[in-house]
Amino acid sequence: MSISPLSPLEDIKAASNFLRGTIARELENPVTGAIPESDTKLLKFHGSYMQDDRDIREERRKQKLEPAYAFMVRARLPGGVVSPAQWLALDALASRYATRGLRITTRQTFQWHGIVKRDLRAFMQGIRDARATTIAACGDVNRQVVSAVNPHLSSQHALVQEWVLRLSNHFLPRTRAYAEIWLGGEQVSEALDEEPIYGATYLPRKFKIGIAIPPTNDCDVFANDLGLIAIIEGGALLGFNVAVGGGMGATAGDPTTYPRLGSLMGFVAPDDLIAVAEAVVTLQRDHGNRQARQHARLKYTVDRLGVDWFREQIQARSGRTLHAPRPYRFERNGDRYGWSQGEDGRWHLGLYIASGRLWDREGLRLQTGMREIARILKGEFRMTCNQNLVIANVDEADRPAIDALVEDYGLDGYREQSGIRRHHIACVALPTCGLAMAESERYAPVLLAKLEALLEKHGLADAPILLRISGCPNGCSRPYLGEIALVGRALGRYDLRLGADFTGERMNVLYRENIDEAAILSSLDAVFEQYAARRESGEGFGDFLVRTQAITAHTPTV
Ligand code: SRM
Ligand code: SF4
Repeated sequence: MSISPLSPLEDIKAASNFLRGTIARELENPVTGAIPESDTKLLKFHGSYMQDDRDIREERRKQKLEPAYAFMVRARLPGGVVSPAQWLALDALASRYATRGLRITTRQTFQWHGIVKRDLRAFMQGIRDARATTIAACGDVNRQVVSAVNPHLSSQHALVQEWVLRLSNHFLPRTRAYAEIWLGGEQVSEALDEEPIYGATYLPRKFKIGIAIPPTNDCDVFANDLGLIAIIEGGALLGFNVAVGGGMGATAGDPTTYPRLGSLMGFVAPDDLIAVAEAVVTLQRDHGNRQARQHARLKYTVDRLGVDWFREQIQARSGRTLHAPRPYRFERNGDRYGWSQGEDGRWHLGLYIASGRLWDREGLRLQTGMREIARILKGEFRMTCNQNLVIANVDEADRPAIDALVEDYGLDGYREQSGIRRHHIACVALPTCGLAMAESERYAPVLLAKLEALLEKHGLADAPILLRISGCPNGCSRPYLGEIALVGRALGRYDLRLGADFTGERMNVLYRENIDEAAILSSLDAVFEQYAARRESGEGFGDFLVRTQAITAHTPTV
């Protein structure tokens, strides 16, 4: 039997000397705005992607110019928590080096776009000066750990944030390459570097951890490789239900790739969490597919080896018992907007940020407005997994000044949003994403206006419907968990998927394949009409579609 060769990326990692490659040298090469392809793969582990502006790609090709290369940088900000001082520093970096403002991602951190090669090192040093990092924000490692930001429950947030930080730190790569390449660290020999958890070739693929606090599933916990559901009773954190093998990505036209929800494996006490998480990560390190990257995520490892095998192996490796999962109930997804008071009396303001983009343009000064708020805020910012923002821990006395800035800078849109606008996510897509097949972030406002008109016509303007738009099947807006989802197939064409629930526990199904806007709107017009006429009191849109068999709830293939 012939054994498939390792994926080329495995060789690149193995030969990289713990993620160094030739990045440091290539940054100095003035002849091109790019770096070699093998270095672009390693650069991801440092938190950056090489991209080019796709809006002008063709024009530059005609002019025989190299593509307009620039770099996207993603920060690692565990749990999405940012202090006002950090905000100001990270915002200043956006103004100085980036071209598209600050972008809050679906994993509650910042991305910057359009940084040119000669500025990249200074940019990374700026991130360090903001007491942040970009290491392992991307790459085949554990990335940003996400969690719930429910502003009503500040004490629960604090309990969970402690574990977010512990997990995040535990799985940080130990290589000194990052300090060396970006921060002027002294060069050390390979022999001095080691990766006790990952080993020299790291994981077969990216790995993601999320923690939800019921009854809100605002981080789509089952979309994570390792999803943790915090079980809190009487103000005490009893432990976590552990779900393994979630992931959203799929490849168009390849039915062997698919989105999957994490499988609930059991319950662990807080003291056992790190050992159990490490067992999951190292099982994936040792058993994940290193031949075919499209099958390398943990979800395929779990499906190949079986949920029961995986559960036994977690226990054997960690030396901890996975007890029966504790009861929990999710009631909602999405973010809460406006002011709410925590049990400690402090206030939290949830703001809607369209597709997470804070960028001064077209008469809106959202980036400047947030900067002004950061200048006076004594609390902290928390980014959400729905690309929104919470201004957290505000004194009663400080609310009027924040309200005034929110109003002055047009950040108060949340007050009049329709139900669907309040609950939408759109991935970045064009022009920066190299994998985009269709528009997403730039299309969202156009589509939303048309959907709102339809919903209004059927008396559904306030209906809270989860809408997810992705520019390709990779699923960065977690579209398979949208009650309505558009997944880009080509410019102006999308798969329309319907019927996820409102709590992130059931995926949608393919309803119409590769259709244009007119067909999307007419399909939705018909189902909205049915929903308006026949829904039961309090029944969510996705649940209605399943109950009335307008669609069939099953595990979809893409
Ligand atoms: Fe993603 C690749 C943007 C969350 C699944 N994602 C990309 C890249 C880096 C394109 C690339 O590889 O060249 C995109 C950069 C676009 C740009 O110009 O900025 C990109 N992903 C994003 C962000 C910024 C979307 C957003 O609009 O906010 C999110 C950044 C998260 C973060 O801060 O870490 C983002 N990506 C996600 C999520 C959602 C999540 O994790 O909750 C998913 C689905 C969950 C999952 O991982 O299964 C996701 N991104 C992917 C995939 C498919 C992975 C797979 O298993 O098949 C790719 C492509 C890949 O890895 O090969 C991808
Ligand atoms: Fe790019 Fe596709 Fe992710 Fe959208 S879903 S950001 S188009 S990779």
